[in-house]
Amino acid sequence: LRILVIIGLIFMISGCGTKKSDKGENIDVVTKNAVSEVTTTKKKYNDLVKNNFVSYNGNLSIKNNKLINQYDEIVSLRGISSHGLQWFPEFVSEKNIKIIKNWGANVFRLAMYTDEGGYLSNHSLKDKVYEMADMLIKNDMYVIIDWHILHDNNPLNHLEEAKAFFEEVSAKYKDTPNVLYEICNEPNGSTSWDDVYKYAEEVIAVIRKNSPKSIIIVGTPTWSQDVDKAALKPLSDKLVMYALHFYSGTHKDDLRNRLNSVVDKIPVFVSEFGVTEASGNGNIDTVETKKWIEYLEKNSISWVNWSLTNKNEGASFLLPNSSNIISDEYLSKSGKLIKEMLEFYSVSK
Ligand code: IDC
Repeated sequence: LRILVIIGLIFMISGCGTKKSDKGENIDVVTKNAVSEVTTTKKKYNDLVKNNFVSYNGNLSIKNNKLINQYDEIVSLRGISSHGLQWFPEFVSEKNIKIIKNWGANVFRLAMYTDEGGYLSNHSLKDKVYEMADMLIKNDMYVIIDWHILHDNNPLNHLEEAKAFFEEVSAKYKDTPNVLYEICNEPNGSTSWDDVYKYAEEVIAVIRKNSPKSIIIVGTPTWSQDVDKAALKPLSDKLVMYALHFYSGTHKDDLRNRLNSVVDKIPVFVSEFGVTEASGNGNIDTVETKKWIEYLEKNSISWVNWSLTNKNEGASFLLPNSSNIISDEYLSKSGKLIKEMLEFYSVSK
């Protein structure tokens, strides 16, 4: 019995001992590995993401129809647009910009509607644009100042106002690499490419007096879908990009094929797209959105999503009744999808 008890005790102690030390060791190794993996991933993430912003990329220009940075490297801008600044300015806050920046967004678009209570009837919106642009610049972001024509369908309708606006804005930001000018959001109705061309030549001349090096995005007819028309008669300015806008629930292969037919002929910038139907509401098409973004990424085309608001419509980034600060729990279906794509592409590229 004594021998049995002793054997039993030895067995128990050695068993327990082994278990303990095995377990202890394993946990240590696993923890160490996990920590170093997280640290490496985080470092990799930080390195990659650091190169995303203006302090690294600097002044943008165009080479072989692609956007390039100051080192001649191809660069993609990815980000979000405000909703109409006359309606939802409170979402364009430093807090929110820091959040989307963390996800990899490096551009923000300031949609200054001209009509519908926008700039034409309320010039003080310009001060808001300045305040927001200054905040974005301070945060190392690119910023698109968007003359958001829409219901006033032909940009020639307000040519003089546009010239005066861009003269002042381009003087203010003359040496700032952060600022891109989008001079007519979406020409539509009976507006022809010749109309847009005429308008663009005049507005570009005004901007160029102050700012010879900034990127200028020009909208195309039919709500910025007719990039093929622009490709037949491009503007002479070498730092112009042409806008293509799509809404995944409405615009699919047809429009993508059209884009594909010009992608080696002119520089294209997707300065607005939505994951819904063209109304900004209705069906959210996740599959089609992913197809679009994959295509854009493959061709190094920059993209900006519509829009940062909590308005009760599908394209809104946040759910209705959320506060104006972005939080994960209040991301809409669209917001979640965009966050996912920002994180994925800003790191994987
Ligand atoms: C829509 C907004 C909607 C607002 C309307 C005003 O989502 O809340 O009432 O403008 O006219 C665009 C335009 C963009 C539209 C958006 C959705 O650039 O201003 O925003 N859209 O309709 N082009 C295609 C779709």
